[in-house]
Amino acid sequence: MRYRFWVLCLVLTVVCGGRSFAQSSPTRIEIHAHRFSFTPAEITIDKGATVTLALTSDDVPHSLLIEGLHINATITKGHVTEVTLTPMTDGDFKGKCGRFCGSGHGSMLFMVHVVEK
Ligand SMILES: [Cu+2]
Repeated sequence: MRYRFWVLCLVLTVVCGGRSFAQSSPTRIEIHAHRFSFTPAEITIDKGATVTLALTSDDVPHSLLIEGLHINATITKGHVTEVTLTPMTDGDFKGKCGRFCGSGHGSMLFMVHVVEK
């Protein structure tokens, strides 16, 4: 009888442990860079949440530079650059393309809103 109790505890630990692991996998947000904008150009994430940005270019090389979140990622066509972050400070964080990509390069802006849950 006592043996069955411990087997049940072990099974529950494995099942519940696996479930909590699945729930903690980061949210993935796909972001496309192209002359001369990001799509989407604005995202909102919860403070303390772990998020993976999946970055790709539709044309020439770009980058995503967000100094306030310590992000500086090169973005190229045919390749997905993943950046995982867990912002612990709420606020608005301005980003931009950090790699000259043509006449509209200066208008390639990005915004991350980090909000309290
Ligand atoms: Cu650019």
